[in-house]
Amino acid sequence: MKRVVISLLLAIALVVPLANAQDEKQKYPTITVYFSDGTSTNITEKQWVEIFPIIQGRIKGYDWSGMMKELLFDSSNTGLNPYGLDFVRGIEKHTLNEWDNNYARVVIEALNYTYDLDSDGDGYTNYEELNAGTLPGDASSHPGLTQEEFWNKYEGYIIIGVLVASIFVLYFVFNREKE
Ligand SMILES: [Ca+2]
Repeated sequence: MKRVVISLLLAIALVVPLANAQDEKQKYPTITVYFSDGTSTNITEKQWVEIFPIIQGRIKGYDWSGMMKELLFDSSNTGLNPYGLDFVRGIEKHTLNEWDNNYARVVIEALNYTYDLDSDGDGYTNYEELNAGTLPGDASSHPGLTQEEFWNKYEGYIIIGVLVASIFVLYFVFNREKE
């Protein structure tokens, strides 16, 4: 029995690094963008690496370098997360010609397009999240608690607090009537 467990552990220890090594092969997924004029292009890993510094150059509040994967892509690293989708939508408002002539400008305009949106619907604009260092494509990551979450989290304490306060008030009111 012991031998079986050890063999299993050894097998896992060998397979896990292999699986990770395969993930490392492709750092960023290739994304096809469809421009407004009906043309399209692929953004490959090599191009993503060139795009990231342009994005970072426009964000003053937080250093995203090294976190671009989490910023734009889904957890399986095969597609875009909600923020990445909006960013690519911003790119798609342009044409292949504009992309080929000056992709940096297209990237900046796509980034500007995402600012006022709330891609993950957590109540914070992408602009706020980009500068606060929380993930604009993940609703569970945001600067503070939304009002709804605040209420869900503290509802019990608030009700108990109001009850305790009411008991105190009643206690003093009754005591005063006795005197
Ligand atoms: Ca958000």
